[in-house]
Amino acid sequence: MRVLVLGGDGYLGWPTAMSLSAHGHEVAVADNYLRRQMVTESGSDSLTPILNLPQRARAWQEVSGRTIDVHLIDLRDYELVNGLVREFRPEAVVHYGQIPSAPYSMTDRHHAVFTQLNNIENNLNVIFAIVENDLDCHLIKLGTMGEYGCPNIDIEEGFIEIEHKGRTDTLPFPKMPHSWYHASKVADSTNIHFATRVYGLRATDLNQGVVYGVSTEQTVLDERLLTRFDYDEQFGTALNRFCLQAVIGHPLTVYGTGGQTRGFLNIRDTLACVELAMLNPAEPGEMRVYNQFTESFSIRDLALEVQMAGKELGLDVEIREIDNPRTEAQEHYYNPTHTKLLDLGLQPTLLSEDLVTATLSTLLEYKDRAIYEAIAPRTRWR
Ligand code: USQ
Repeated sequence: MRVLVLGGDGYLGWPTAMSLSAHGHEVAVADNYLRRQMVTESGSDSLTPILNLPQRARAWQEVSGRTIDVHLIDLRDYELVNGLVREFRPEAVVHYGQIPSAPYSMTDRHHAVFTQLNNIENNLNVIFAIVENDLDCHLIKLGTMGEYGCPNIDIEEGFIEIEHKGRTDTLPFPKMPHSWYHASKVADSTNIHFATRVYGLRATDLNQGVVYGVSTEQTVLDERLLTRFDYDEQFGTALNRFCLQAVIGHPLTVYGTGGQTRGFLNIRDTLACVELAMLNPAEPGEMRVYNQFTESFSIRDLALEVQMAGKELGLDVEIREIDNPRTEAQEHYYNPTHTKLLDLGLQPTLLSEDLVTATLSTLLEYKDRAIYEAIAPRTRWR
């Protein structure tokens, strides 16, 4: 299949591009290096050394004999997005190309506005480029489990049947986003749903949980194929941060009581889910929604997992509950449905399969690159 990966330089975008290319798909990537810039501006850097996109694509060609077509463009420039879709004629567009950080969006008014303008505008551009060039092209959009928040009822996969005053309807599941960033993804979902109803767009919205891990089948082939690994307070996520903290002797930063529960998945499963979504396209006019995670954990339990795995490697890992910089429920009900990707054949990679130990071992190789000062939370929700 011909597939365009937007955000192809990112933590998930680059490994996805290689994985799809390895599986025989014709792949093009687009990126504007915004993530690299934002992380550098926040005083951090990827723990893993990474090449630029053209260098990565050349290394991939040397290692695999396959090509990945590189386009350095800003998705907020509609002429460029439209031109790329017109010329490459993708059968599927995987859209990862957005600002992914809740804390970044909560910094102040400027960061909230920038996150929403960037994400919502670039998503609209992608929708229109598909609608104007080829309505048969399937949009696979990375959403987030954080769109739903933590309601005190089971979370369904995208839609819920509601009975109200004697009438029933199947409607989008209510959203209570955790941050301005998560709210930008809610807006994207609404806009995509609208485009499916009005223009007949085919779309799959992947409400993904928190991803962890650093290695995929392709990144381990050659150091030049590594993906980025962020651990700073804005762009690092919980389990990845804990793993890095463990290898450099920083206390694990559990925010508040650590009773916050989220869905998690290994980076390898992200790649598998995206390919499953691509091989099973939505029908014209249909918006599919998958809850993309494999296991739920509380932050407290994850910290204990990392502490235990660290012990096996001779690391003395301290867990420290610190004042929660976020406004969020710390002890709450959490039971989202997540069966649709399993029904399509997803074989989950579980945390119990020594994945924390494997991640710690890889991070140990690069621990001297860590910037200690980038770890402590500075962004407060209010
Ligand atoms: N947390 C800690 N200590 C830390 C970092 C985080 O206790 O050092 C806690 C947070 O308070 C929160 C939970 O861990 O309760 C998750 O935080 P996170 O930073 O791992 O994840 P989040 O901000 O929700 O965002 C990340 C990605 C985002 C994606 C989302 C999926 O950055 O792109 O959409 O995970 S989800 O969380 O399911 O919404």
